[in-house]
Parts: sequence; C-alpha cells; structure tokens
Amino acid sequence: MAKTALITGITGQDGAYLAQLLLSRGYTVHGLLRRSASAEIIGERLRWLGILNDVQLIDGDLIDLSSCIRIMQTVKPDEVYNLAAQSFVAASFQQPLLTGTVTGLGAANMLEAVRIVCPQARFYQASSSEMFGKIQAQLQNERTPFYPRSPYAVAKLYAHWMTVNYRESFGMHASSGILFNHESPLRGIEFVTRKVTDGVARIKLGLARELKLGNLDATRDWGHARDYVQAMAAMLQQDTPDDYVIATGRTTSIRDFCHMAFSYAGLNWQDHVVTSADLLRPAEVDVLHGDPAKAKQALGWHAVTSLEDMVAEMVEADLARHRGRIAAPPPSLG
Ligand code: NDP
Ligand code: GDR
Repeated sequence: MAKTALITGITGQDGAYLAQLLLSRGYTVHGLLRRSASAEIIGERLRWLGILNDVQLIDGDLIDLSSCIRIMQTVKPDEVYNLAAQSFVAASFQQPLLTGTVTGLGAANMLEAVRIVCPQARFYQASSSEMFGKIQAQLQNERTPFYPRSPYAVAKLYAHWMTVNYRESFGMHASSGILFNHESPLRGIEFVTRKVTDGVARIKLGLARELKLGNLDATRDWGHARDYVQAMAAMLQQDTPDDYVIATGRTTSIRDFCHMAFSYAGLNWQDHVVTSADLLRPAEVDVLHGDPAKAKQALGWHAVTSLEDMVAEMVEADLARHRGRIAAPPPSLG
C-alpha cells in the first residue's frame, strides 16, 4: 500500500527535496502551507523541481495546535516530517520569542497532534548541529554534549528533547536527525553559501561589484540537501526510532568557500568580498565538524555530493537565474 507523508516546511529547501524523494518512492505527499499575502511566490522551490502539482498542500500553521490536529485528522499520515521552523540563526537574535514559539513550541504542537490523533505515525524532527554551538568535542557525534549559542539553537534543543521525551514517555516512533549544514540551489538567499554563489553570479554578469559578508573565519561541515533528505527518510524506515548525526565529516571556512565559489567563475574573491561588523552575530558558532559514523553503520547513509560539485551546481544555477532575469525582467507591479 502506498504510504502517506505529511511534511511541514514543504515550501523550504529541505521540504522540497524531501517531497521529490518521497514522490519518487510512490508516497502520497501532503504539505502544510501557511497563509501568505504573496501567494504567487509560494511553492517556488516545488515549482523549480517540477513537483508543485504533485503534492497536496493543506493550510495550517505550526503555532496553531488546532490546525495541526485538524491536518492530522484529514491526512492520516503514516510518516510526519517536521521541517518547519524559523531557521535563520541571525534572525533569532532579533526575534527570540517568535523563534522559540515556532521552532521550539511548534515542534511540541506537532508531537501533541500526532500523539492525540495518530500515535502510530512515525515522526521526524529536524534537529540541528547548531545545538552543539560552543563545541565540547573536536568531532561532534550523538554523544557530544550540547551548548547552544543562539535563541534558534536553544529552541531546537527544546524540540529535540521533546522528541526524545515523547519517544520514551509514549512509545512513539519519533526520531531526531541532528543535521549539519546542507545547501543547494534551493537554499534561502540569506544563508552564507547561497549569498556567496548568488553574489558570484551577479558580479560575473556585471550586476554587482562587491559582496558584503560577516565572519569569514567560522567553519562549517557543508553537505548537499538532496543527500540529507535521504537520511531523514531512512530514519523513519528503521524498526526502532533513534537520533542520528548527519554530516560529511569535512569542515571548511567561509573564507575557503568564497575562494572555491569565486574561482569556479574565474574571479578572485579578494577583489570583491568586503566584511562588515553589522553582519557579525552576538554569539558565534566558530567550528562545526560532524562524525556521521553511526548513520553510516545503522542507516547505510553517507554524503555523496562533494563540496566542489555542490559549489559548481549552486554557482551554475545562480548564473542561469540571473541570465534569465536579464533576458526577461519581471513585470512591474506598478
Ligand atoms: P527553510 O528556512 O528553507 O524552510 C523553513 C520552512 O518552515 C518553510 O517552508 C517555512 O514556510 C516553514 N515555516 C516557518 N514558520 C512556519 C510556521 N509558523 N508554520 C508553518 N510553517 C512554517 O529551512 P530548511 O529547509 O533549510 O531547513 C528545514 C528544517 O531543518 C528547519 O527546521 C531547519 O531549522 C532545520 N535544519 C536545517 C539545516 C540546513 O542546513 N538547511 C541544518 C539543520 C537543521 P514559508 O515558506 O511560508 O516561510
Ligand atoms: P548557520 O548558517 O548559522 O550555520 O545555520 P549561515 O549560512 O547563516 O551561517 C554560517 C556561518 O557563516 C557566517 N557568515 C555569514 N552568514 C550569513 N548568513 N550571512 C553572511 O553574510 C555571513 N558572513 C559570515 C555566519 O556567522 C556563520 O558562522 C544554518 C541554518 O540552516 C540553520 O537552520 C541550521 O540549523 C544550521 O545551518 C545547521
């Protein structure tokens, strides 16, 4: 029998790739959609992947428990992937309460809705390497103590422990994926990798001359979102729910990422990147470097796409987007 999945955050980067993966496996895919006044740009990522008409979108909001319950009653999912969040770390310092409400309590709402309506459904929580924050071990794995450094990370930690607690208290098949940074051409423009590849494309095409960034010294363990959604799905196919670190095992500085992306387009990053203190965070996560050994052993998962290939894919996609815009500027609203 074909399975039914519910994805919150389906309009985001991971939601779009996960929907594509589950559709390719024959699932019926439902996605929670929050109301927006800009309806025409909702679903842009799903459209880009060519699957907008293949998913069933259902209105709701993570912070509205009644809508979460109603959606469970309507969809009757076999698998629930809770990807929705206020996911931008920098914004969480400016909007800590909103972030706590959506990213933390929102996950509790989803767990409650599953517990009340469909306790047999399998549940995935999108946890984050940001929970390691000020790292307590050189390589971070499932046993590394957490030390969150932002309101976002604190909210994710609450959601993570609620997932563990619902598993232990109510016997729910609830798993938490502690995912390190993962990127793609569908990454939000505000995150540093996409900001860089978009900047490279603009500069290459003569649309901009410089790119303003913050801290170039931080390092991240960057993988490709297309690979990482495979791990999410794999967790829910296990007999026993558990928590897994998902990472590549390689860490790279923002500076080196700039070097890679600009050189791919035949540019010297030092000619274009400027730094601004405005983009520094009140508390920084200096280094993230994951150890995905458990996921490899238990899920048979490993990252497939190299950082070099991902950078090339992202720069090419941004070049194509901007070339398209130059050829056909969007109609004016006025
Ligand atoms: P995005 O920011 O691209 O997507 C976030 C999604 O959440 C969007 O679909 C957004 O909807 C939705 N959303 C936000 N607020 C609400 C709300 N109140 N009710 C319902 N939906 C809401 O994130 P990613 O795809 O990159 O990440 C997916 C998840 O994984 C997030 O929880 C993120 O924190 C986590 N994560 C991400 C990592 C990464 O490197 N990408 C690493 C580790 C964890 P809308 O389109 O309307 O804004
Ligand atoms: P992160 O991603 O905070 O790791 O969270 P982001 O790309 O925003 O920052 C990574 C690092 O780059 C530094 N940086 C800049 N960041 C941004 N956004 N813009 C800049 O101009 C800039 N200059 C330097 C940052 O200081 C930071 O050190 C992402 C999100 O997807 C989270 O939701 C997810 O949980 C974690 O990854 C794992």
